[in-house]
Amino acid sequence: DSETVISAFENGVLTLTLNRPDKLNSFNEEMHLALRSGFDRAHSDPTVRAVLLTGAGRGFCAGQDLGDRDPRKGNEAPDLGQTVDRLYNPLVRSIRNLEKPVVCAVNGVAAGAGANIALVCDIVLAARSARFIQAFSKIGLIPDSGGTWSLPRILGEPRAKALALLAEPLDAETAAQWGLIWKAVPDEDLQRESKELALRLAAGPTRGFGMTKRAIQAAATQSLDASLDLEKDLQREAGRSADYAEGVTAFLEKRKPEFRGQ
Ligand code: T3D
Repeated sequence: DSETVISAFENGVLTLTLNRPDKLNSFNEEMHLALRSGFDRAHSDPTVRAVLLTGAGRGFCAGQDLGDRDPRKGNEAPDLGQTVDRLYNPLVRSIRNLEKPVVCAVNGVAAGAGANIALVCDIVLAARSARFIQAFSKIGLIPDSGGTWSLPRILGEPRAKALALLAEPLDAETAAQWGLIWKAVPDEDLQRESKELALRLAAGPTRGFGMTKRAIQAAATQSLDASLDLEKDLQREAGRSADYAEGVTAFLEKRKPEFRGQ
């Protein structure tokens, strides 16, 4: 059996490639656990300074593997609350809580949980031919993996509801125009551009990036006063980092900084 997630490490970038191309990289249990263990490594290994998530073949990820949910094969309805709780939610939390940048290169269709997992990453690039589909309503489900939280926040309720209820594909350029992703790039440029971006981030001030991510995410659920307080605390910590000292020194010496992620 081939690996369901291909993991590669180079110059601080951990690349995780979803690898069930015959099923458009839809999630089975094995792929869930492999992806989770990739992100676990990103959390615990200090040499990992950025993650690049992408898919093998013509799709990014088609969400849950519906072959594993065939109602004709069992008498009882599956407890989807349990699988969401045990598999999808920990993955979303792991990506959000990772204090390192996560770049997502959406190489093709991103449907269901596949779309919302892409959207929870920090910087999302998509091939122009890629499409985002809130496919859930087509099978009677609701958007999960944070979709009901992120879509209205980013797009407002009217667009969030239309995408969720109609399950129509949203093309990559419109997704970029709507602010749902960072940018759409020509198909042939996607892997190179996303790799360059991940390498650039991996050579950056990792601790500062992590705290930036934390502060921006915290803002979604707190007041301006709380954000100002958090900025004060995190800036204090950033100001004590070796990368800050290096950044200022490099500026004064008119050279490029050499950040070590410390
Ligand atoms: O269950 C729980 O634990 C709860 C959590 C749920 C999270 C979810 O993600 S629910 C939503 C599940 N996903 C979907 O409903 C999407 C289903 N797929 C599609 O609608 C379409 O495949 C796409 C729009 C994504 C792409 O369409 P297209 O025409 O480009 O490709 P295709 O021909 O439909 O698919 C290609 C192959 O991949 C095909 O296999 P075949 O016929 O060549 O052997 C197709 O069956 C397979 N495939 C695509 N998506 C899935 C899948 N197989 C299993 N599960 C899939 N989700």
